[in-house]
Amino acid sequence: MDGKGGPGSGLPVRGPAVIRHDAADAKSLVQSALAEHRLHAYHQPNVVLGDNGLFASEVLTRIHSPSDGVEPIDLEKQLFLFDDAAALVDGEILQQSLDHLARLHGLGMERLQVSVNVSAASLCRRTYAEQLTAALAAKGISPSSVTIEIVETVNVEAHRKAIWDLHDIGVRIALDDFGTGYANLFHLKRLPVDFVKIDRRFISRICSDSSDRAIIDALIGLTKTLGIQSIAEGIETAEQAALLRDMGCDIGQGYFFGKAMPFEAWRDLVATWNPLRFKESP
Ligand code: G
Ligand code: MN
Repeated sequence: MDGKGGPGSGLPVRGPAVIRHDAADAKSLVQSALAEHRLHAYHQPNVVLGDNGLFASEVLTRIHSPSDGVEPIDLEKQLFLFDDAAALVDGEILQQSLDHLARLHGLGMERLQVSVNVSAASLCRRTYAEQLTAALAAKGISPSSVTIEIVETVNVEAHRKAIWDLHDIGVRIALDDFGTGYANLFHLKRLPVDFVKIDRRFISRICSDSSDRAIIDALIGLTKTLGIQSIAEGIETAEQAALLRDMGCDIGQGYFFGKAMPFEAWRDLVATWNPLRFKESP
């Protein structure tokens, strides 16, 4: 299910991947990956915790190595730190994501949604909302099928106008890695937030640490009051999924439901999704 390059695939895995020098390095890395079609939109399932139905995928960027048979690398977090590189990645991955969604809708999976990360660099450029509107129209996709995730490195206060512009074209807004970066409780009131994604660092010890559990509980309660849906990231076990469901968390994402995978594997998984697979054992 992990598709090419997933752990367990038998492909060689590199050590931790880093951009070694600076912004110029990051940009040339992205430019050569683009020119060689090595930048790929991978999909990680987002699942409704109440019934284990498939809701959406979060698109994650993976860079394939020039040599075949090497684990694709995940530099997403680092690329977002370099404006030029991040804007190039955003544009390409947005196009691929919408292309993939249009193909899945065309195969009869009309209710499936997609969630795409956006960097501060793209929000700054202001043309992102126009680019998104044009791309949605070209693919015949309703804006309400698409969520834009504001990543934790975005200073949401400085980009309030750009975030409202996205809301105005009809896409949904998610605050990513909630609780770790710039996004805080204040923004839940001041921004048009549809989803809060609870950072996986809060989820990992939820079954053993009562403080983490109390934080999650309060956050879920707050989002419910505000009419915002909660998404728990980094769910790795059935116990975590069941606990979060019982706490009222709406949607789950993490290795328990599936790792990020290439489009072909995602398409096959969507076509054969079986909610009963995740049923707890009695
Ligand atoms: O911080 P954030 O959750 O946005 O990071 C996304 C990255 O986390 C992805 O690149 C993905 O590979 C990884 N990831 C996704 N699900 C899990 C999970 O269940 N456990 C861990 N440890 N990492 C995950
Ligand atoms: Mn994200």
